[in-house]
Amino acid sequence: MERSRNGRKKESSYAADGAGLSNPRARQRALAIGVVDGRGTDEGDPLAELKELLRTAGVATAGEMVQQRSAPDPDRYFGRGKLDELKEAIAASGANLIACDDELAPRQERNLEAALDVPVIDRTAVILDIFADHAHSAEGNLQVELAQLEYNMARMRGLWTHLDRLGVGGVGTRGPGETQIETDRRLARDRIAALRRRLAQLERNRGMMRARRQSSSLPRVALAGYTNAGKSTLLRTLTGAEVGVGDRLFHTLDPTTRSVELSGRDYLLTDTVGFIEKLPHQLVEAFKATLEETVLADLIVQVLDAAAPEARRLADLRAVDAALEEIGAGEKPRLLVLNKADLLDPDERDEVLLRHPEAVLVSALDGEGIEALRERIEAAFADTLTEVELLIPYSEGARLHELHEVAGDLERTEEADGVRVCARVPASELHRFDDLAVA
Ligand SMILES: Nc1nc2c(ncn2[C@@H]2O[C@H](COP(=O)(O)OP(=O)(O)OP(=O)(O)O)[C@@H](O)[C@H]2O)c(=O)[nH]1
Ligand SMILES: [Mg+2]
Repeated sequence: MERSRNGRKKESSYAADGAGLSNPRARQRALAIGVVDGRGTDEGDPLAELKELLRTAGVATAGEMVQQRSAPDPDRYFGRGKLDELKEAIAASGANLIACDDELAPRQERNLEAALDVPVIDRTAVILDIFADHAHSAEGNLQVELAQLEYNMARMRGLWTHLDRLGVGGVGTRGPGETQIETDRRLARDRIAALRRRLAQLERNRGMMRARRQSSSLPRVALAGYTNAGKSTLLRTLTGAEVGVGDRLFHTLDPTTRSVELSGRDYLLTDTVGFIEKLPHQLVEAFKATLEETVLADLIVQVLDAAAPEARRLADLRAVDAALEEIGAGEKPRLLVLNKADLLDPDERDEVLLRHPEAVLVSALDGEGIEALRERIEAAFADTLTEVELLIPYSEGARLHELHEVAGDLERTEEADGVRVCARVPASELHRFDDLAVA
């Protein structure tokens, strides 16, 4: 399959540059469906995100249908009456595909396909498809393949359970279908194991690179946020790095780290994969190594698209909170950046600043607020420094040098058994000096 290499292009709209045509799902017209429980009625268009995902995957949206119910039907997702309505909507809109806003159980998917006579895909399949199309590094490709296999494995397991419950097979009487499925599962398991090994190898290499960066003791800042919020654009503006930017979801899959100088001190700034609501767990699992860059940062700069409608912004904040929590970075110090200020009128500026008084309003595109952001990053980093008092024996002069690298200027007094120093050390480096602490 030809992969789009938009990471190297300066600007590209997925639909406009023709990349959509190389996508196997191009020319498909989907009818988007979703279930909402009555509580969320003021949340704007409940299918907005799915439609944006479809657009990014090169699929046109031919129509949409939402059912209000407390939870999706376990067998068919929609209720029976609504299914008849859906059938009519498919005919009327000329849709040739159903795209569901939730991950479907294999049984729901099968029953829907049987009832509607068109292929049914779920949200996870759409996201996996986008990731497959946007991955261009060796690691990215392996991560996506792993996520896809795990998604498919879950489906095969579902089928197997289904047959099992029908009484096909059973102890000592293995039916032909089941045998095939078990063979497929074994092949899939072997491949999953091989992918995990190769990813672990790549992760070791990355770990070595990271260790080299760590030994340079530069403070690390990670950009995090909803996909398309402008993280890569901000990295570009802050560091001058040529990174890919695109008006589509999940443009960035591979982490990029660049150094940035803020009043004399160098920082490492990392841009990585964006988040989304209900991020498929297979992807979180497969992209663990990539997301690690965020987990290891001293500070997370959370980028929010301030020009998105309010409901969207709130959903984005929730999605990012949930994703950071899931990867174990929920407790990291965070600095909120409201991006795309250039798109706001004065009233809208007042409104977002009122809602997020602690945030910095910037435009990564025209540079507004970037100086203020640099200052806030410095200040936030200063907050993560911990004051320590250490006694360094004269025999360990190298440790003094090491400390000087992470802490900058030191307050020192020569004593009989060593040098007593007061230093402000980044929290992440504290453990390196535990043994020297003065009780
Ligand atoms: N008007 C305006 N557009 C912006 C700004 N920052 C980013 N954009 C646009 O928003 C789109 C997404 O920007 P990216 O920097 O690729 O966003 P991202 O957060 O890296 O997105 P993913 O990598 O897909 O997660 C692009 O079309 C950018 O040109 C801004 O400050 N103002
Ligand atoms: Mg990006």
